[in-house]
Amino acid sequence: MFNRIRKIILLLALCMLAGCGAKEEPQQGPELVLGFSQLGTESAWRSGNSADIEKKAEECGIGLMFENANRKQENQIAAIRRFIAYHVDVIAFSPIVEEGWDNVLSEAKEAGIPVILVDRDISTRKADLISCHIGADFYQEGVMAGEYLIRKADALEMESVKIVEITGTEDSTPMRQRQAGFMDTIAEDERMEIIESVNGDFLKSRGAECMRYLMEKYGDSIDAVYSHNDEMTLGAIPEIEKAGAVPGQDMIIISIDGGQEAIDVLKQGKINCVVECTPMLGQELMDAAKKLEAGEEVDRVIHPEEKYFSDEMDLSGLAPRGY
Ligand code: GYE
Repeated sequence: MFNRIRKIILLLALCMLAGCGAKEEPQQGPELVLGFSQLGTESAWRSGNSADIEKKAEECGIGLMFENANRKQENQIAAIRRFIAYHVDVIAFSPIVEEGWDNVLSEAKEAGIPVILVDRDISTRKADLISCHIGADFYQEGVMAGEYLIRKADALEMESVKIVEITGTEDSTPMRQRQAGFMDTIAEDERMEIIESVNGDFLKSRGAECMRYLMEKYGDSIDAVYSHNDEMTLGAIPEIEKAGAVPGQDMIIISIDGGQEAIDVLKQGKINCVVECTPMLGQELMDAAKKLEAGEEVDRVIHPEEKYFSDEMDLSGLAPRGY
């Protein structure tokens, strides 16, 4: 009886979120309802990730309560509390930053609702608050970016490489790990020097602002730009051009994500390397949610396979990226 009432409440809530007309009568509810809090809409990566999760939920017959937090942690916490109040079967969310989740996740645990992290990770001493984390190995992405830069410096026989770094959202996993992987890799090469690291918050507008500032300060003494995502790179490139330098030639440009627009700019020669970070995490999420609902074991960490694209490769046959 409780289960029936719960399903009806969930269906009504799903309808409200999906904007169903009042006259439409819910027929039969989905077996599994997943509450997902997306962190925002800041990039092509993020939009691709949201679209993939919506598509896979539909294909799998999973009821999705999707909430967008507009880049505010407090909105994500409020969304998770609503999911708990609705008694969803599984909660998933993409945490904007790593710290500050223990209280709300303890509430989910007390309610007996398993929680899946999608994309970014959290930092907590209570490992049992989370059932699994589905997302990229951001450290490895930083390593691939660093390794590319070393190969490129070798190919160009450079004696020193002055690097500027445009980082993603402060205290987020991709910002921390992409920086750490890159730094650890270039630390082995004494030609490499990061002359300044600035925060671009994963936004195109901020990427442009950061690059304008860097060009004014260092001009063409910059040898390489390491940008933590495509959006910021796409914002930075016109600023390099406006200052009279040629991106991809006068400066080595390295980006992360691998969305279509950045790949097109790579093909034009204005970006030298794009490390892939796939947003297509929907299927893994639905599979994990189903297993958790059925009381089965899931892997604690699931990393998708990722590669990189660069000016060392023939990219003419590359399939459309889908984001
Ligand atoms: O690289 C960036 C997005 O967390 C991996 O967030 C994600 C990052 C992605 O805004 O474009």
